[in-house]
Amino acid sequence: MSNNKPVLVRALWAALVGLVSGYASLAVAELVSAWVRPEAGPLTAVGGAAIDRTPAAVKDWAIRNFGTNDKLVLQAGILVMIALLAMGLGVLALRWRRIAAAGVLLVGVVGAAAALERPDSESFSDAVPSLIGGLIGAVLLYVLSGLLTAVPQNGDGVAGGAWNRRRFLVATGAAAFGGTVAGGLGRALNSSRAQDAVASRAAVVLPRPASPALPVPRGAALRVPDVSPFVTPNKDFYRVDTALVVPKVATESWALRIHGRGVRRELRLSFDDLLGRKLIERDITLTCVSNEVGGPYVGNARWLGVRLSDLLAEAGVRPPSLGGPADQLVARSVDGMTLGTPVEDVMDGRDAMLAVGMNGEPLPFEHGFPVRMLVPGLYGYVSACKWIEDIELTTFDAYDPYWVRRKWARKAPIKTQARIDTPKPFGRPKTGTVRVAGVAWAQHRGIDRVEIRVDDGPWQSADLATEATRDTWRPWSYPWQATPGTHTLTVRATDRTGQTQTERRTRTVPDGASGWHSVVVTVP
Ligand SMILES: Nc1nc2c(c(=O)[nH]1)N[C@H]1C(S)=C(S)[C@@H](COP(=O)(O)O)O[C@H]1N2
Ligand SMILES: [Mo]
Repeated sequence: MSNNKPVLVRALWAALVGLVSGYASLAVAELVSAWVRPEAGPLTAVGGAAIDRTPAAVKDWAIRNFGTNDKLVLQAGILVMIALLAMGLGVLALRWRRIAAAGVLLVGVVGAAAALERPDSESFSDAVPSLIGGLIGAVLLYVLSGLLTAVPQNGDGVAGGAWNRRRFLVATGAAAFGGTVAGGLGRALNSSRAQDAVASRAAVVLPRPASPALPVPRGAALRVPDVSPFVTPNKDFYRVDTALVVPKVATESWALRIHGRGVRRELRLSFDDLLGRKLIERDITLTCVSNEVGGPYVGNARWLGVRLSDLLAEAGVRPPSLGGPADQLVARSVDGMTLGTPVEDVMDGRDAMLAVGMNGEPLPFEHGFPVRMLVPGLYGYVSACKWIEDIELTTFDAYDPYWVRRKWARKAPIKTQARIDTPKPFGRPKTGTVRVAGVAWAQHRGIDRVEIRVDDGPWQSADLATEATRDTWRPWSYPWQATPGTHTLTVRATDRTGQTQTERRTRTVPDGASGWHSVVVTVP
C-alpha cells in the first residue's frame, strides 16, 4: 500500500528529467541556430511547417480569433506539446532508457526535417541545430534517468543511497542551468544580429519624391470621434504574414533580382540603386483578403517607392496585352514567401510600386523593411510582398504561389466594402442625432456612394468625405435621428463602375468576403 507513493513520486521525478532534458536540448538548438541561421531553430522551423500545413479555413479562424497574436498562440501551443512529449519520454525512460533516448533523437530529426523543408532553407546546415539539440537531449535523458534509477526506491538506508540522490539532483540542476545559459546566449546573439538591421534602418535617409502625393484634400478626413483616421499610423497598421520571426535585413546585404520570361535585360538592384531612382509617393489603402465584412484588416498609408512598371520596362518586359510572354509576376521574400500578381495590372498605369517608405519613415520591419511591393486595387496576398528580394516573370499556368496552393484564388481584386466604425456593435447611443460613420473602399475604382439603412427602412445617402484618390478609402458619415429601441444599422457602398456591393454574404476564402456590414444598437 505504501508502495504506491514512491512509484508516483518516481514518475514525477522522471517527468521532470524529461522536461529538463527537453528544455536544455531546445535551448542548445536555439543557440546553435543563432550561428547557423536563426530561422533554422526548431521552434521557428516547426512553427513555420505547422503554419504551412494549416488549412486556409483554420488559418483564417486563427487570424480572426487571435488577430496578430495568432503566432504567439501557435508557439505557445508548440511549446506545450513539446513539454508534454518530453515528460512522457522521461517517464518512459524509467523502464526503457534507450528507447526513450532514441525518441528524443527522433524529435530532433523531425525538427531538422522541418528546417530543411522551409522554403527559405538553402543549405543542409539548417538541419544542424535540431540534430545537435536532439543529440544533447538524448544523452541528457539517458544519463539523468540512469542516475534517477540508481536512487533507491524506499530510501531504506542502503549505503550510497544519499550519495546517489545527491548526484542525481546536482546533475539535473546542472542541466537546467546549462540550458538557461545556452538559451540566454542564443537570445543575446540573435538580438545583436538584429541590431545590425536596426542600425541600418536608422541610417536610411529617404530622398524626396520626384512625384509627390497629391495633398490630402481638406475634407478627406471626418471630424467624427471614433471613426478611422484617413491615414493609419504605422503602429496601428494591421499586420498579416506567416513570419514567426520578423525578418531583419540590413540594407547593405539586400539586393533585388528581376528575371524570367520576356526579360531582355536582367536587373540586379541594391537598396541605394533604388533610392537613386525617380521616386513616387502615393496614398494607397491596403486590404487583406482575410478581412471579414466589418473587419479590421485594412489600412491607409502614404507610401514612397519606385514605380514597378518603370523597372519592368527597363528590363524589357512587355505586358501580355502588348504581346509579352509572361502574365504572372511572382515576388519572393527573404523568408521564402511567394506572391503572384497579374503583369497586366502592374503595367496598366496604376501606381504599383516597390515601396521603401511608409508615412514618412523607412518601412517598419513588420511591414517589410527594406522593400515591399504594393499594387493598388489588389488584395495583399496577390500583390504586397514584404521583405521582397526576387521578382520572376512567369505564367499563371506555370506556377502557383504560396496562397494559391492553399485554395485562395489566383487573381483577387479588392471587393467594394463599407464598414461602420461608430456606433460600436451593441452600443447604447442616446436619442437624438447620432453620427453613424465609417470608411468605404473600392481601390482603383473609387467610391461613388455610401448608403445607410435603419432596420428595414429606405436606403439613405451618407455624406462622403472628399475623395483623395480612387486608390484610397473614403470616410463617410450619416446623421441618424435615433429613437428608443433596438435598431439594426446597415451600410452598403457603390463604386465608380456603378456596382453596388452585393448583399450576398460569403466567406473570405477564396477571394475575399462580400456582404453588407450591420451593427445592432440599443437606444435606451
Ligand atoms: N513576405 C510576406 N509578404 C506578405 C505576406 C506574408 O505572409 N509574407 N502576407 C501578405 C498579406 S496576406 C497581406 S494582407 C499583406 C499585409 O501587409 P501588412 O502586414 O504590412 O499590413 O502583406 C502581404 N505580404
Ligand atoms: Mo492578406
